Amino acid sequence: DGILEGVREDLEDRKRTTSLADLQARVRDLPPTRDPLPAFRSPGVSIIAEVKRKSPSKGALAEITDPAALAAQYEEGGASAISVLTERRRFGGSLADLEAVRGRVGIPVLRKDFIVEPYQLWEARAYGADLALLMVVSLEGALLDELHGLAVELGLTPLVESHTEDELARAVASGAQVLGVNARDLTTLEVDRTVFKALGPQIPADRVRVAESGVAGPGDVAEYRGWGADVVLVGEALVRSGDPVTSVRDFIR
Ligand code: IGP
Repeated sequence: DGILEGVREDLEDRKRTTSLADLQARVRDLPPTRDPLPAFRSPGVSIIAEVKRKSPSKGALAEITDPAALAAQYEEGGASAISVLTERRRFGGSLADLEAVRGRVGIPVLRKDFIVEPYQLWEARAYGADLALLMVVSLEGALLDELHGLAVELGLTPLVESHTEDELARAVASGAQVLGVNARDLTTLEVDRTVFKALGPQIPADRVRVAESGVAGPGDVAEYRGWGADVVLVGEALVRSGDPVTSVRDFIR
């Protein structure tokens, strides 16, 4: 499929410039990662605010000249973590964005990308991520467990994302503490927030339940909360709002 093909081509290009050994050397000199679980488990809804330049469904979303400054505004508004889209072709992101954001904020940072092999988790850690997205739909067989295990070894908190009941069952079985349900069907790009309403309750209560995508305003966050979300991940609505500080604040009020 289109997205993953591009992702793999870009990945091969990066591997030609930066060896796994280079990444590992970088990781050795880094401070420990930040743990998002205390904030995610605290009372009230938590927000993961996303730095998202483009999307496959809508094209350019916002002219983000300074992703770190945007992330700092999210933090000021009360976000519990920042998500940085690092996929280049469809989302306009980069590892440079991730690194810049991690240097500016004090809260945990998620690498949001199509992670399909160990090298990308080393990259995530090397460029400052505290969490890494693992999408069940693109991780067949033992790959999900393998990447989940490596992420934990690297100190990264995996956010394991599903969109269907079967995917969610695999996500739960991986042992991940943070489980996301994406309201967007990545094959059709259609958003249906009631997917979280149906699947959220199937996430064991001792795990963190994350509702992803489709939030236009505070009412949508409240609705996700009513359906049991501990955390809500918001991208487009925040990058498009002229006032990210107030927008995040309004989501958690
Ligand atoms: C944010 P939205 O509708 O608020 O912009 O969505 C986030 O959930 C979305 O970017 C996302 C995503 C993904 C992107 C969720 N899972 C996986 C790429 C890959």
